[in-house]
Amino acid sequence: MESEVYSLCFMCSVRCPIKVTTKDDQVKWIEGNPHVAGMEGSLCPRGAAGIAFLYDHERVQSPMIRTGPRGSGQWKKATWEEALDRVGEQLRKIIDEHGGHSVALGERTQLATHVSKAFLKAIGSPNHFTHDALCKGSVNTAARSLFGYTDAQMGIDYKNTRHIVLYGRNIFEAIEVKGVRALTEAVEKGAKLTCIDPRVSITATKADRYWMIRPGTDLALNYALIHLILRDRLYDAAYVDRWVSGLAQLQDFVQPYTPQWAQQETGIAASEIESLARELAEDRPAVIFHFGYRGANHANEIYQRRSILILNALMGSTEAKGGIFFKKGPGEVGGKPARKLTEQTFPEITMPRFDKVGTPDFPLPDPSHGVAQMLPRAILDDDPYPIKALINYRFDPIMSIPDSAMTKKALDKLDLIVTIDVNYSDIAWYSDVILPESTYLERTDSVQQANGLKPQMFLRQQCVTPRYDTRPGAVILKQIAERLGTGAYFPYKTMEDLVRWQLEGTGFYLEDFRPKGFVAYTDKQIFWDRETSIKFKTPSGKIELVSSLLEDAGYPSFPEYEPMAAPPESHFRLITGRCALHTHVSTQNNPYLNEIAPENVLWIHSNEAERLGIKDGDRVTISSSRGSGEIRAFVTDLIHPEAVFMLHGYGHESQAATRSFNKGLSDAVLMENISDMIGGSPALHDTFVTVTKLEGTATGKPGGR
Ligand SMILES: Nc1nc2c(c(=O)[nH]1)N[C@H]1C(S)=C(S)[C@@H](COP(=O)(O)OP(=O)(O)OC[C@H]3O[C@@H](n4cnc5c(=O)[nH]c(N)nc54)[C@H](O)[C@@H]3O)O[C@H]1N2
Ligand SMILES: Nc1nc2c(c(=O)[nH]1)N[C@H]1C(S)=C(S)[C@@H](COP(=O)(O)OP(=O)(O)OC[C@H]3O[C@@H](n4cnc5c(=O)[nH]c(N)nc54)[C@H](O)[C@@H]3O)O[C@H]1N2
Ligand code: SF4
Ligand SMILES: [Mo]
Repeated sequence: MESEVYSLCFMCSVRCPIKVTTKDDQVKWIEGNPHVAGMEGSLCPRGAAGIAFLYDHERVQSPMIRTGPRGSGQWKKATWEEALDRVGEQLRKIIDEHGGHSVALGERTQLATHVSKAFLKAIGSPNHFTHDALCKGSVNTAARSLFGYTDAQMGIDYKNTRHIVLYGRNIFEAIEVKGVRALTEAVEKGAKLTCIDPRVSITATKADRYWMIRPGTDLALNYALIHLILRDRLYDAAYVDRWVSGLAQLQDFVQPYTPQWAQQETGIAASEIESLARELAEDRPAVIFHFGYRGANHANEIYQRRSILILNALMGSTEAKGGIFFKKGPGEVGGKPARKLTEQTFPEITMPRFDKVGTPDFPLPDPSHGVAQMLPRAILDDDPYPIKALINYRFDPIMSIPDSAMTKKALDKLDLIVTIDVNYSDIAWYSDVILPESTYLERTDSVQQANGLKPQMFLRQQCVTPRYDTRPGAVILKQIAERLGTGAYFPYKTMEDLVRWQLEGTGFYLEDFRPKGFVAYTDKQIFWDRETSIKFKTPSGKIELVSSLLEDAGYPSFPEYEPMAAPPESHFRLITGRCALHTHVSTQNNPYLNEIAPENVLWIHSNEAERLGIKDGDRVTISSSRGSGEIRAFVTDLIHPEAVFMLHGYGHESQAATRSFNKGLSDAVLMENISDMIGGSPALHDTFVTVTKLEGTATGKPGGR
């Protein structure tokens, strides 16, 4: 008999609500949850490929213990008892000899993050870190510097917007189903779309206005926009008077940054910049300057992100319909959030973090995420102390931290590498023990507290029994904790027990999620009153243009603009991004997605290609100071001549994933590990490369773009 289970997709982190049709313990069909406004049955291509993922025999089928050198692919299949005992024993020994802080755990923020945080707290380690800094560390810090909220506590009201400005935010390829649908609806109703990108992305092709900006100069553009908006009083004066502090200082600061000046730096005509400022002023406050995610990723990213958020503030679009809003929690309507294991009392931790976040060396990044890309250096230099063991939980440091060669050198120094993964990822392949997690279709997960205009809770509910010998991650961590004597912090046996524990005191029960997959604390959208009661969490209760967060830490709010260096002679700036068919480094081996997009290519401008004797489809060598590799050239006019572009996530080294093995090239091999040392993001676009034609190879057409 067919049945329907409401759950959450996990082909990427967006976690779209889904309806899964099952029959005889098999998944027959997946679609967007029709009960959730904005989904209406939709899924993206990756979500639709979830079935192929479930049945893929190339994922990790049972615990594995390494028998040969790291990365050699020599494994022994193990039972759970054997693998967990091995991990428990080795961790015990490391903790006894070097202290709990010598164990680090890195993960992609997820529903079980409270479990892994509790796992480390229980053994006295401060070294939990997430992917967040790699993705948007400087966005997070910029948002806190202005509003007192993290970017994750902010949302975007696409549906009601009149004009959205996207700084490299490639929303129609780097997808979030609800956001894409809501923006499409707004555009159909006449909303304008301005897209700024050194490369003509799919999003650029849908825009009303597209600017091929000189890479890395968005900050100059924004200073000119702010200059104009203040000079011509195009801002929302009532809102700014009530909620913004530091306007006079901003006005003095942007004085020299005229549109004519910005034209020199960005390549965008001053008159065009003026028209944009005027158009936006007409549509405010229902305008959005999109503050995420990738785009111009440089060592000064914090100031670029602040400039975007400042533009929102000046237009009064914060907490406006069609603008950006602060997410409301259940407390707004007298409700209680789901409990987290981290609420318990743990032993006090006095050691600093491995990345020194929260110390005077690195004061501002968010300590609840840390800064992942600091890990290789910390291990190699034993600074601030030796790290001996690393647990990777849905995170691949080899492909996701720039400079894979340095990362591997650091991994080589560790006594223990354990990976909890669903796939034979590159990090799983390089580990000592692999503990396979059940896929999202095979497990119930921790409760998703979905704050927003309407606070809700969602639940990932198990749809079918695990195909292979796998377990949920939260159960795996509990079972390791039991072997370390810290099992008491994990008061559950099954995921359903954990969910029941989390729901205690909320007034909701596990069974309440069965009919639709979610529960709501209210059915009305909550906006705060724009005149009286926006609750900014800065010390002053206002939007702090002159930021106490930055200045108390010794950083200026408005440093002078430093021109973006052009690439040295015969070099290009390497820029990267995503496509609609893959999630980061996770899906390249998926049977469906691999068939459609098996390989990445290098976008290079036609004039530059001609100068280098490169034709479309030629194989080329691309080299940086950190590494080099081979890839096919995609010769095009659709990219700025200073840049070359490749998709992130290809070039896998794991031989067990045969479809993605050695297909295309990994950007992490080429990138230097440089950071914005104020905001915390890696400067992913600060690496220069050379490109040369590989002689004696046939020109051909790859399947990907
Ligand atoms: N299909 C799919 N969707 C995803 C993801 C995925 O992996 N796959 N991942 C999700 C995650 S975690 C994230 S962070 C988001 C990322 O969402 P986006 O940031 O929208 O995604 P990217 O594809 O990385 O887009 C970066 C764009 O910035 C452009 N760019 C490079 N340099 C500059 C510059 O100097 N200025 C400007 N203005 N643009 C520049 C690049 O050409 C590229 O088009 O996507 C989310 N959605
Ligand atoms: N060089 C370079 N580095 C980057 C970026 C870039 O563009 N270029 N982008 C950055 C960005 S925006 C982000 S968000 C990060 C993402 O960085 P990561 O989190 O490392 O990337 P993902 O591909 O999301 O997932 C990593 C691992 O999770 C595994 N996985 C997938 N589903 C599950 C599951 O259900 N359970 C478990 N246990 N494992 C699972 C996958 O098999 C994969 O090995 O990378 C950042 N790093
Ligand atoms: S955006 Fe696509 S892959 Fe990501 S959760 Fe939604 S449907 Fe799944
Ligand atoms: Mo990301």
